[in-house]
Amino acid sequence: MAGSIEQIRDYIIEGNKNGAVAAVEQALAEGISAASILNDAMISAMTEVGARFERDEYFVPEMLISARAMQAGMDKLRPLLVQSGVQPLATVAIGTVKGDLHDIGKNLVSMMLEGAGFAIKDLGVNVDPDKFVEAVREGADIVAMSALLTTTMANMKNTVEALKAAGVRDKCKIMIGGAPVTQTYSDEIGADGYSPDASSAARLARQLAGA
Ligand code: B1M
Repeated sequence: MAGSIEQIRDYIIEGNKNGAVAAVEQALAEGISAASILNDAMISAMTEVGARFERDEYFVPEMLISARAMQAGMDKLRPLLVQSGVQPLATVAIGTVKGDLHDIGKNLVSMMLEGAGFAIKDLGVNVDPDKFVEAVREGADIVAMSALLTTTMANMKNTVEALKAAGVRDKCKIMIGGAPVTQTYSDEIGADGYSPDASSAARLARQLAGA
Protein backbone atom coordinates (compact mmCIF):
# COMPACT_ATOMS: atom_id res chain seq x y z
CA MET A 1 0.00 0.00 0.00
CA ALA A 2 2.77 2.42 0.99
CA GLY A 3 4.41 1.49 -2.35
CA SER A 4 1.52 2.84 -4.43
CA ILE A 5 1.38 6.07 -2.48
CA GLU A 6 5.13 6.49 -2.83
CA GLN A 7 4.88 5.78 -6.55
CA ILE A 8 2.17 8.42 -7.15
CA ARG A 9 4.25 10.89 -5.18
CA ASP A 10 7.40 10.13 -7.20
CA TYR A 11 5.59 10.35 -10.55
CA ILE A 12 4.13 13.75 -9.65
CA ILE A 13 7.48 15.07 -8.47
CA GLU A 14 9.07 13.79 -11.72
CA GLY A 15 6.18 15.25 -13.73
CA ASN A 16 5.23 11.88 -15.24
CA LYS A 17 1.55 12.47 -16.05
CA ASN A 18 0.72 9.02 -17.48
CA GLY A 19 2.61 7.34 -14.65
CA ALA A 20 0.72 9.39 -12.07
CA VAL A 21 -2.69 8.50 -13.57
CA ALA A 22 -1.80 4.78 -13.79
CA ALA A 23 -0.50 4.79 -10.21
CA VAL A 24 -3.68 6.50 -8.93
CA GLU A 25 -5.76 3.85 -10.71
CA GLN A 26 -3.57 1.12 -9.22
CA ALA A 27 -3.87 2.60 -5.70
CA LEU A 28 -7.67 2.81 -6.03
CA ALA A 29 -7.78 -0.80 -7.27
CA GLU A 30 -5.81 -1.79 -4.15
CA GLY A 31 -8.53 -0.18 -2.05
CA ILE A 32 -6.55 2.86 -0.89
CA SER A 33 -8.95 5.66 -0.05
CA ALA A 34 -9.22 8.78 -2.20
CA ALA A 35 -8.52 10.87 0.92
CA SER A 36 -5.27 9.03 1.58
CA ILE A 37 -4.18 9.38 -2.05
CA LEU A 38 -4.93 13.12 -1.86
CA ASN A 39 -3.17 13.76 1.43
CA ASP A 40 -0.32 11.27 1.47
CA ALA A 41 0.57 11.34 -2.22
CA MET A 42 -0.74 14.44 -4.04
CA ILE A 43 -0.43 17.13 -1.37
CA SER A 44 2.80 15.65 -0.12
CA ALA A 45 4.24 15.62 -3.67
CA MET A 46 3.22 19.21 -4.40
CA THR A 47 4.67 20.33 -1.06
CA GLU A 48 7.98 18.76 -2.13
CA VAL A 49 7.73 20.41 -5.57
CA GLY A 50 7.19 23.77 -3.84
CA ALA A 51 10.18 23.16 -1.56
CA ARG A 52 12.39 22.32 -4.56
CA PHE A 53 11.23 25.53 -6.27
CA GLU A 54 12.15 27.53 -3.19
CA ARG A 55 15.59 25.87 -3.07
CA ASP A 56 16.10 26.82 -6.75
CA GLU A 57 16.23 23.13 -7.71
CA TYR A 58 13.01 23.43 -9.74
CA PHE A 59 11.97 26.33 -11.95
CA VAL A 60 8.60 27.33 -13.46
CA PRO A 61 8.67 24.68 -16.26
CA GLU A 62 9.35 21.80 -13.83
CA MET A 63 6.70 23.10 -11.46
CA LEU A 64 4.18 23.33 -14.33
CA ILE A 65 4.94 19.78 -15.49
CA SER A 66 4.52 18.40 -11.95
CA ALA A 67 1.33 20.41 -11.46
CA ARG A 68 -0.09 18.95 -14.69
CA ALA A 69 0.73 15.42 -13.54
CA MET A 70 -0.99 16.19 -10.23
CA GLN A 71 -4.05 17.56 -12.04
CA ALA A 72 -4.32 14.48 -14.28
CA GLY A 73 -4.35 12.34 -11.12
CA MET A 74 -6.84 14.70 -9.50
CA ASP A 75 -9.22 14.24 -12.44
CA LYS A 76 -9.49 10.56 -11.43
CA LEU A 77 -9.80 11.38 -7.77
CA ARG A 78 -12.16 14.37 -7.75
CA PRO A 79 -15.47 12.47 -8.20
CA LEU A 80 -14.47 9.99 -5.49
CA LEU A 81 -13.51 12.76 -3.09
CA VAL A 82 -16.92 14.37 -3.60
CA GLN A 83 -18.65 10.98 -3.18
CA SER A 84 -16.79 10.23 0.03
CA GLY A 85 -17.52 13.69 1.44
CA VAL A 86 -13.88 14.77 1.81
CA GLN A 87 -13.95 18.48 2.55
CA PRO A 88 -11.48 20.85 0.89
CA LEU A 89 -9.52 23.21 3.17
CA ALA A 90 -11.52 26.09 1.70
CA THR A 91 -12.84 27.33 -1.65
CA VAL A 92 -10.69 29.76 -3.59
CA ALA A 93 -12.11 31.98 -6.34
CA ILE A 94 -9.12 32.78 -8.51
CA GLY A 95 -8.83 35.02 -11.54
CA THR A 96 -6.71 37.48 -13.47
CA VAL A 97 -8.14 40.93 -12.92
CA LYS A 98 -10.16 42.98 -15.39
CA GLY A 99 -8.22 44.17 -18.44
CA ASP A 100 -5.52 41.53 -18.00
CA LEU A 101 -5.25 38.42 -20.19
CA HIS A 102 -2.12 36.83 -18.71
CA ASP A 103 -3.00 33.46 -17.25
CA ILE A 104 0.10 31.26 -17.11
CA GLY A 105 1.05 32.36 -13.58
CA LYS A 106 -2.58 32.34 -12.43
CA ASN A 107 -3.03 28.77 -13.70
CA LEU A 108 0.13 27.64 -11.95
CA VAL A 109 -1.01 29.22 -8.68
CA SER A 110 -4.42 27.59 -9.15
CA MET A 111 -2.85 24.15 -9.65
CA MET A 112 -0.59 24.56 -6.62
CA LEU A 113 -3.61 25.54 -4.51
CA GLU A 114 -5.52 22.50 -5.72
CA GLY A 115 -2.48 20.40 -4.91
CA ALA A 116 -2.49 21.90 -1.41
CA GLY A 117 -6.07 20.71 -0.81
CA PHE A 118 -8.22 23.69 -1.84
CA ALA A 119 -11.35 23.61 -4.00
CA ILE A 120 -10.83 25.96 -6.94
CA LYS A 121 -13.33 28.13 -8.71
CA ASP A 122 -11.38 29.46 -11.67
CA LEU A 123 -12.97 32.67 -12.94
CA GLY A 124 -10.50 32.93 -15.84
CA VAL A 125 -8.96 36.14 -17.15
CA ASN A 126 -10.25 39.71 -17.52
CA VAL A 127 -12.40 39.18 -14.44
CA ASP A 128 -14.75 41.99 -13.54
CA PRO A 129 -14.83 42.92 -9.81
CA ASP A 130 -18.51 41.92 -9.73
CA LYS A 131 -17.59 38.35 -10.69
CA PHE A 132 -15.40 38.08 -7.58
CA VAL A 133 -18.27 39.49 -5.50
CA GLU A 134 -20.62 36.91 -6.99
CA ALA A 135 -18.16 34.10 -6.21
CA VAL A 136 -17.99 35.16 -2.55
CA ARG A 137 -21.78 35.31 -2.40
CA GLU A 138 -21.76 31.75 -3.74
CA GLY A 139 -19.46 30.64 -0.91
CA ALA A 140 -15.83 31.28 -1.91
CA ASP A 141 -13.70 31.73 1.23
CA ILE A 142 -10.66 33.21 -0.47
CA VAL A 143 -10.45 35.66 -3.36
CA ALA A 144 -7.16 35.20 -5.22
CA MET A 145 -6.25 37.84 -7.80
CA SER A 146 -3.43 37.86 -10.30
CA ALA A 147 -2.18 40.83 -12.37
CA LEU A 148 0.78 41.05 -14.73
CA LEU A 149 0.34 44.60 -15.96
CA THR A 150 1.04 47.72 -13.93
CA THR A 151 -2.02 49.21 -15.59
CA THR A 152 -4.37 46.44 -14.40
CA MET A 153 -3.11 46.27 -10.80
CA ALA A 154 -5.57 49.06 -10.02
CA ASN A 155 -8.37 46.55 -10.61
CA MET A 156 -7.19 44.62 -7.55
CA LYS A 157 -7.97 47.72 -5.51
CA ASN A 158 -11.28 48.14 -7.37
CA THR A 159 -12.18 44.54 -6.54
CA VAL A 160 -11.42 45.06 -2.84
CA GLU A 161 -13.66 48.15 -2.97
CA ALA A 162 -16.41 46.21 -4.77
CA LEU A 163 -16.29 43.48 -2.11
CA LYS A 164 -16.62 46.19 0.58
CA ALA A 165 -19.46 47.95 -1.23
CA ALA A 166 -21.33 44.64 -1.58
CA GLY A 167 -20.95 44.02 2.17
CA VAL A 168 -19.01 40.75 1.71
CA ARG A 169 -15.46 41.89 2.47
CA ASP A 170 -15.56 40.23 5.91
CA LYS A 171 -16.82 36.96 4.43
CA CYS A 172 -13.57 36.26 2.58
CA LYS A 173 -9.81 36.59 2.69
CA ILE A 174 -8.07 38.31 -0.20
CA MET A 175 -4.69 37.31 -1.59
CA ILE A 176 -2.88 38.87 -4.52
CA GLY A 177 0.16 38.25 -6.68
CA GLY A 178 1.77 38.71 -10.09
CA ALA A 179 5.04 40.17 -11.34
CA PRO A 180 4.38 43.90 -10.62
CA VAL A 181 2.58 43.27 -7.30
CA THR A 182 4.28 43.82 -3.94
CA GLN A 183 3.58 43.41 -0.23
CA THR A 184 3.43 47.21 0.04
CA TYR A 185 0.69 47.31 -2.58
CA SER A 186 -1.17 44.54 -0.79
CA ASP A 187 -1.07 46.55 2.44
CA GLU A 188 -2.09 49.71 0.60
CA ILE A 189 -5.26 48.21 -0.90
CA GLY A 190 -6.25 46.26 2.21
CA ALA A 191 -5.68 42.72 0.90
CA ASP A 192 -4.92 40.01 3.45
CA GLY A 193 -1.74 38.82 1.84
CA TYR A 194 0.67 38.84 -1.09
CA SER A 195 2.90 36.10 -2.34
CA PRO A 196 5.61 36.31 -4.97
CA ASP A 197 5.22 32.83 -6.47
CA ALA A 198 3.00 29.79 -6.74
CA SER A 199 4.73 27.83 -4.04
CA SER A 200 4.45 30.54 -1.39
CA ALA A 201 0.88 31.22 -2.60
CA ALA A 202 -0.10 27.73 -1.43
CA ARG A 203 1.47 28.43 1.97
CA LEU A 204 -0.25 31.81 2.24
CA ALA A 205 -3.64 30.32 1.33
CA ARG A 206 -3.23 27.68 4.06
CA GLN A 207 -2.41 30.44 6.55
CA LEU A 208 -5.43 32.49 5.47
CA ALA A 209 -7.66 29.41 5.77
CA GLY A 210 -6.27 28.77 9.25
CA ALA A 211 -5.08 25.32 8.11
CO1 B1M B 1 2.52 40.26 -21.80
N1 B1M B 1 3.52 41.55 -20.71
N2 B1M B 1 1.48 41.60 -22.59
N3 B1M B 1 1.81 38.76 -22.80
N4 B1M B 1 3.91 39.11 -21.06
C1 B1M B 1 4.49 41.08 -19.74
C2 B1M B 1 3.83 40.86 -18.39
C3 B1M B 1 5.54 42.26 -19.75
C4 B1M B 1 6.35 42.38 -18.46
C5 B1M B 1 6.46 42.10 -20.98
C6 B1M B 1 7.45 43.24 -21.12
O1 B1M B 1 7.11 44.30 -21.60
N5 B1M B 1 8.68 43.04 -20.70
C7 B1M B 1 4.63 43.50 -20.04
C8 B1M B 1 4.04 44.19 -18.81
C9 B1M B 1 4.67 45.51 -18.49
C10 B1M B 1 4.04 46.08 -17.28
O2 B1M B 1 2.91 46.44 -17.27
N6 B1M B 1 4.83 46.13 -16.22
C11 B1M B 1 3.57 42.87 -20.93
C12 B1M B 1 2.74 43.58 -21.82
C13 B1M B 1 3.04 45.07 -21.92
C14 B1M B 1 1.73 42.98 -22.59
C15 B1M B 1 0.78 43.65 -23.59
C16 B1M B 1 0.23 45.01 -23.17
C17 B1M B 1 1.55 43.71 -24.92
C18 B1M B 1 0.82 44.45 -26.02
O3 B1M B 1 -0.16 43.94 -26.52
N7 B1M B 1 1.32 45.63 -26.34
C19 B1M B 1 -0.34 42.59 -23.75
C20 B1M B 1 -1.47 42.81 -22.73
C21 B1M B 1 -2.64 41.93 -22.98
C22 B1M B 1 -3.59 42.02 -21.81
O4 B1M B 1 -3.37 41.36 -20.84
N8 B1M B 1 -4.60 42.87 -21.93
C23 B1M B 1 0.41 41.34 -23.42
C24 B1M B 1 0.06 40.09 -23.93
C25 B1M B 1 0.75 38.92 -23.69
C26 B1M B 1 0.44 37.59 -24.38
C27 B1M B 1 -1.04 37.37 -24.66
C28 B1M B 1 1.18 37.58 -25.70
C29 B1M B 1 1.14 36.56 -23.41
C30 B1M B 1 0.18 36.00 -22.33
C31 B1M B 1 -0.26 34.58 -22.62
C32 B1M B 1 -1.01 34.01 -21.44
O5 B1M B 1 -0.79 34.34 -20.29
N9 B1M B 1 -1.90 33.11 -21.79
C33 B1M B 1 2.16 37.46 -22.70
C34 B1M B 1 3.27 36.96 -22.00
C35 B1M B 1 3.52 35.46 -22.08
C36 B1M B 1 4.13 37.79 -21.24
C37 B1M B 1 5.45 37.43 -20.53
C38 B1M B 1 6.48 37.23 -21.64
C39 B1M B 1 5.43 36.20 -19.65
C40 B1M B 1 4.38 36.19 -18.55
C41 B1M B 1 4.34 34.82 -17.94
O6 B1M B 1 3.50 33.99 -18.26
N10 B1M B 1 5.34 34.50 -17.07
C42 B1M B 1 5.71 38.72 -19.65
C43 B1M B 1 7.18 39.10 -19.56
C44 B1M B 1 7.89 38.29 -18.52
O7 B1M B 1 7.36 38.05 -17.44
N11 B1M B 1 9.09 37.91 -18.82
C45 B1M B 1 4.79 39.72 -20.23
C46 B1M B 1 5.48 33.15 -16.44
C47 B1M B 1 4.55 33.04 -15.21
C48 B1M B 1 4.72 31.68 -14.57
O8 B1M B 1 4.99 34.04 -14.30
O9 B1M B 1 2.82 35.31 -14.51
O10 B1M B 1 4.78 36.26 -13.18
P1 B1M B 1 3.99 35.10 -13.64
O11 B1M B 1 3.44 34.31 -12.37
C49 B1M B 1 4.26 33.98 -11.26
C50 B1M B 1 4.28 35.05 -10.16
O12 B1M B 1 4.08 36.35 -10.64
C51 B1M B 1 3.25 34.60 -9.19
O13 B1M B 1 3.31 33.18 -9.28
C52 B1M B 1 3.56 32.79 -10.64
C53 B1M B 1 4.36 31.51 -10.63
O14 B1M B 1 5.46 31.54 -9.77
N12 B1M B 1 1.84 34.96 -9.33
C54 B1M B 1 1.03 34.93 -8.22
C55 B1M B 1 1.09 35.27 -10.41
N13 B1M B 1 -0.17 35.46 -10.05
C56 B1M B 1 -0.25 35.25 -8.72
C57 B1M B 1 -1.33 35.29 -7.84
C58 B1M B 1 -1.11 35.02 -6.49
C59 B1M B 1 0.18 34.72 -6.03
C60 B1M B 1 1.26 34.66 -6.87
O15 B1M B 1 -2.08 35.04 -5.56
C61 B1M B 1 -3.40 35.16 -5.98
